[in-house]
Amino acid sequence: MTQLFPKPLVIACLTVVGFSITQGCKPRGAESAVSGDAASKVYVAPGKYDEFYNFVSGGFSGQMSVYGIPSGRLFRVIPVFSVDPEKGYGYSEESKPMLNTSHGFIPWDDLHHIALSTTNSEHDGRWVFGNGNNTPRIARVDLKTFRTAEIIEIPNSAGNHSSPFLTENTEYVVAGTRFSVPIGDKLDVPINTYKENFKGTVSFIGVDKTTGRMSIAFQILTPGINFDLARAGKGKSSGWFFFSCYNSEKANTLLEVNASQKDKDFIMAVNWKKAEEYAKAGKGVKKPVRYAHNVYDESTHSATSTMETEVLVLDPKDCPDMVYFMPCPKSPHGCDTDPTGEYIVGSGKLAATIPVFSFTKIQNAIAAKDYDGTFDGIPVLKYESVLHGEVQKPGLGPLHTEFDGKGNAYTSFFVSSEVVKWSVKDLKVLDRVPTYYSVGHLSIPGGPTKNPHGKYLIAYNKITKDRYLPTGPELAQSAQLYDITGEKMKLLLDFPTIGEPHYAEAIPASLIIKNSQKIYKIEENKNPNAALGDNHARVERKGNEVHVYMTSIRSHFTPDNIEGAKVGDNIYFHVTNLEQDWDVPHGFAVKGANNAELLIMPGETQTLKWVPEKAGVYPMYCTDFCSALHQEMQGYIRVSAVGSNVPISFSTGKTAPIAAATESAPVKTE
Ligand code: K7E
Ligand code: CUA
Repeated sequence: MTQLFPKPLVIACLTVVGFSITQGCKPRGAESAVSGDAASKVYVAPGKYDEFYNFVSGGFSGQMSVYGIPSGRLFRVIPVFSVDPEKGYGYSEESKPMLNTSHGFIPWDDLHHIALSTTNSEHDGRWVFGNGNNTPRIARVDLKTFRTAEIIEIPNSAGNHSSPFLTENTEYVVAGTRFSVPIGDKLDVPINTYKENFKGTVSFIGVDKTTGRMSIAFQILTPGINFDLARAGKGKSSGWFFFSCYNSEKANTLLEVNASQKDKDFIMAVNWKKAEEYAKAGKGVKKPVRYAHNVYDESTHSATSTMETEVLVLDPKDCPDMVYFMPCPKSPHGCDTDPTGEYIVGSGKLAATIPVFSFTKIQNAIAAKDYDGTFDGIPVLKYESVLHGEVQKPGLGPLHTEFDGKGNAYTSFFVSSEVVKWSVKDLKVLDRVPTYYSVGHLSIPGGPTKNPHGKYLIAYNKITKDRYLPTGPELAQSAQLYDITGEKMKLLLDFPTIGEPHYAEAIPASLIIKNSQKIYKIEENKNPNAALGDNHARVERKGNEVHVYMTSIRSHFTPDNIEGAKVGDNIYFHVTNLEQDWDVPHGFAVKGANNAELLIMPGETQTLKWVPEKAGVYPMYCTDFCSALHQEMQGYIRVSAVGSNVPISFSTGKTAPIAAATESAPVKTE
């Protein structure tokens, strides 16, 4: 069976009993879809580097993962909105504040979208942003260290799905709320008063040019609809932002039916330059809110969490010419701007065509007040007036579109499980390939920038069924790599992914490699609990707290024999890794601690808290195989009963513990 084209495919899947349209359908002929030379195209010889980094969202795993393209090799999992015992993220005292919110410590979220920082609409390799969907947050990961550097919570939002999307120079990271919710002082209202009381917002979060630090500049209050995705304008459409919205019906129950009534929903166009002016001119109102802002400090290796209490809100009523709606068929999901910024593609999940809007026409329609009425007081532009055209019969269930920089667009189709290539100018379908199965997002290296690199397309699929060895009820999620250098797309490779992949971005490796950090310099370690040399290692009691200031270097801890701790003490192990060599972390774990390990990078200090519940002698050891004598990198801590008179003592290399350490100047470790 080699038939891969959509019509027989669709008929086939509608006739498969029990395979509903919402599950997607399975193209046939999978075995024959790979051409003979595929293996050599993805083969990266041992010791060689991949051409691209691929940053992939982890969906409900709350993480980001980093793959090489074209090999599909997994390099790193970056915990963002998740605790990660592998790295101690969310377990160490230093990292816990990263996951603080106005609802307290939240060790999980649902990360859907990746945004690599850009300068002049091109990747600059500095940061990657990700959204927390459930408890609205945006994270910034520093690409020098591949660590989460900052997380900001977003007030007046719920289901931060239309997020994070960046303006051309990363002036703003932008976030639209998926759920509309009651906003302001009337929060406890009957759900069926949705139409009166529920509102949406889109937030513009400023990003500091040098440090990357985020702060909410302003929010725009919107009608009570659901925002799904978004993209910044660029080039021609510089200064504008586009958001897809569904539920213009303003339903609050059974949205499956009730939010699919209207023939068209909207894409919301925001003139953010104008919004910025309004904000500066004092047109906004400061509203009391509570949201957490968490920042990881590179020099103290510690996060702090600050609770903010105010946000500036702009109401379109007071800010004319700032917001417009464009009708878009039907329940739009993806909203993507092409590399020139002239074309905006809306992908209606239930639509039979793909509408493509023209920025020039949008501007003309606004100038001519070519409106089709208003929606909650906001002008609705006439569909025909702003439409560049529609791609006819593209496939079923269009979701997302990426661009190759050669005038072509590639749209994913969830229901018909395929990627369709079409020409942006004349809207002709040029090619289609099956995906295995039910594709969501797509990624082309540099796809959302003004200069895509083309070459590869990666599809991120929701269902793998029979593609991999079975692993019980839950199967691997999957990415598929296609060669898009020719007229026809060619499948090269399947590779499984962590969590559920949604959006991903790929960037030339050279933009990241040059900045990659190898160690934390010991002389720049400002962690207040660091022990910057073995002679600073010590143990101190402060009331019921026992602070162990410990160092680690191949292949021992100082101190490695500790006595005088008591049951119920709060014991803090502050472990400083004195190594100054790339790729020599030490780990730290203690028996019975209801905590994770620490994994401490060279030059870094991290803290593990433990409250022992029983008297005894507890082993502790290094968890990372750091040297030939790694297995010898171990020690003991004695915990005595409450009320015992065992004094604090500590030592390394002594058969009997000594009672005190002498102060002396820090030593260089090299
Ligand atoms: Cu998965 Cu971007 Cu949440 Cu579409 S979204 S697939
Ligand atoms: Cu240090 Cu193993």
